[in-house]
Amino acid sequence: SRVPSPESRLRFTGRVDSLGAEDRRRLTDRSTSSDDAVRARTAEIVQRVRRDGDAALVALARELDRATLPSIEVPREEWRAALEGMDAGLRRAMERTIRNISTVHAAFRPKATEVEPERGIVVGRRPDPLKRVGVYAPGGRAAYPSSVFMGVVPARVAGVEQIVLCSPPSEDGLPSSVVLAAAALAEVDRVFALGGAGAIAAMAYGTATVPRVDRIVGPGNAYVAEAKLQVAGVCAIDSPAGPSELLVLADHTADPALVAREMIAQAEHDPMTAVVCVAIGDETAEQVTAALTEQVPDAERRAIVERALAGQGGVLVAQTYDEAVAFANEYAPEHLLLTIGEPEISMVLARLRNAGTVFLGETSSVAYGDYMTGANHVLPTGGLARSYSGLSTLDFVRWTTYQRVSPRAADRLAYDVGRLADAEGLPGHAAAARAWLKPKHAHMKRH
Ligand code: HSO
Ligand code: ZN
Repeated sequence: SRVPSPESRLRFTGRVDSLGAEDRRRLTDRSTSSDDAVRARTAEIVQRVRRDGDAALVALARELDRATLPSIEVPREEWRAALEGMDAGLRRAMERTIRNISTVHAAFRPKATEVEPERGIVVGRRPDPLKRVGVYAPGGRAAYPSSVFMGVVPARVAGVEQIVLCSPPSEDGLPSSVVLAAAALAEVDRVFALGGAGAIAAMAYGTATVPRVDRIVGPGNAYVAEAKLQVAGVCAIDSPAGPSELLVLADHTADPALVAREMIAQAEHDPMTAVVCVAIGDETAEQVTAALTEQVPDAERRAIVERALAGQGGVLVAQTYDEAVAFANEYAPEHLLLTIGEPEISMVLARLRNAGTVFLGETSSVAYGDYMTGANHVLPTGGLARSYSGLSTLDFVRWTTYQRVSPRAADRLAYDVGRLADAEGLPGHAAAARAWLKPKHAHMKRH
């Protein structure tokens, strides 16, 4: 029916400046932390994999995925078959995505730098690719090949030697065929039919079959997210990612139907998705709300969209661009869409500090960024856009710094370094430093 059900009501409405304390907290404090049950269950699984290795993985697949694994590793022929079975048009679209992600991430590759803080002292920093990286790809309804590309391609571009992929098996013991096809297209090195916390533990600690990796990236359910936090002491992880988020800033130039369409698009991900529009002016807010009321009943994933809107959805009113920008920085969304006039776009972009990625103008649909522009769609959520950045080649390198001090510079450093070492009560350091002090004639000035 076209009548919105009671659940489709927006959770947040009204003016930004008159939000109650509780609403403001619910809006901006979206961080998700695991409950005790998830934490304990995850710890158990991680321990089991650490202790029993492959045997634990096979048992977990049976218990949690109801899958009998023919083998933990998925042979290459299986991924090839999945790729060959894929529609040619879809394959071309995937190849185009891979190309664009490669181009964008290659351009953003970290660069080596050398600097000379004083004459004769050279300090350099060089990005070194991680040797082995693990990418997790969820199964079931969230088996997104696009997310496989977002993890694998930047790792490849950064120069990672070996990229392994874990994705949960269905009952036949194989991960979803789109994920396998994506793995083949993106030129992953090895694929394992492993899901959940067990997959994360296997990649972090290594088993007889699964190699231990240097960093684990990729989205997953609550157990995957919790497992990554639990193994963070032995292997690097990406920033924790929760449900998708979209904040739209819309002014009188915005097409309300477009704003509603963009909000519904992200809301269809998950009932926990947060989609909010901050309209500049009451009239725009009314129009966007009306467009949502009109479009939501026709949404194919209506039930999910309605729950998202009722949970973390809103249309709010700001009186000025300043107020809207301040709210965006406080909200710290994963995606920010600017459907505002041209001069304001540049002004707002310059003043934004806390957004995962920003879409500039109404033709820049968030869906384009999700799939094709080449920007990464693995982005901080839950307000973590205040502290983290989206996935990039930076996540797949570590820096080595090096320093060289010339003999003349050593002579010039010796005195002051000796003083600092003395002050710290470290005579060995002082002696090492002063060893390069050239004996000077009393009449010679130190230089
Ligand atoms: N918007 C999601 C990414 C995605 N969308 C995958 C479609 N497929 C989170 O950034
Ligand atoms: Zn999306």
